[in-house]
Amino acid sequence: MTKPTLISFKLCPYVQRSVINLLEKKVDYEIKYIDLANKPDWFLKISPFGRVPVLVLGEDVLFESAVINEYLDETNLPSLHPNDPIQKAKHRAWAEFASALLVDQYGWTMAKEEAESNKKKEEMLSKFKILESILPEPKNGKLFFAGESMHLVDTAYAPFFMRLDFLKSVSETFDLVSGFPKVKVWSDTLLSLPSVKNSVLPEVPKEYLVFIKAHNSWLGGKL
Ligand SMILES: N[C@@H](CCC(=O)N[C@@H](CS)C(=O)NCC(=O)O)C(=O)O
Repeated sequence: MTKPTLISFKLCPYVQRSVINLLEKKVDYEIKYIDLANKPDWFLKISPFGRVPVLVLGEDVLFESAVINEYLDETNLPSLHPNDPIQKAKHRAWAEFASALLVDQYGWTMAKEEAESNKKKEEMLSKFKILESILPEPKNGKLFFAGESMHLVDTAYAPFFMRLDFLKSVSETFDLVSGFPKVKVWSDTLLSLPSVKNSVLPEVPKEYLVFIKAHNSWLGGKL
């Protein structure tokens, strides 16, 4: 059987979620990088909305990171979902919440005006407040979404926390999780995992900042 091939754009947080899952599951896969500003024809033919990630499985193509990750989870056991259907459903709902955070983060970094950027920042902070209220207590300085072990839902959040961390390397003012102790331990726990560390190319931290600056956003002007 041919290896699954993930089509990626280096800076895409949604692709990164799938890479984390592939690494966690130790799947033998290939990855092809494309430039979203100059999409190749072969890509436009297989990606229904011209978006990454897509996972090519022989003749079949899957799209939408959450769906790709569910497929990887089902076909590479043991599952990273809880067994209980109610808990599993809740994890899926909280993974959706991570996508909302990624949208806020994109708006925060790309907004042209300070007011719009700050509005997105406030939206992220109110989401952190909600997360802080539902997360369990950390144990021995570690925390995953459901406590002591990693689940699929954690992989949905890691790319968001990693981008905050890239920004934090420029200035502590971007350390938005500092006021949320449990969220902070969760973020630190996720960012210390080999599957998360190895889910982006070495140049990505720098290129992420360059990408924001190149968009002439208000926040880009602070970098
Ligand atoms: N809901 C999608 C979102 C994927 C998405 O928005 N990908 C972006 C890159 S991060 C994309 O391909 N955008 C198309 C473009 O920029 O033309 C998923 O989770 O896979």
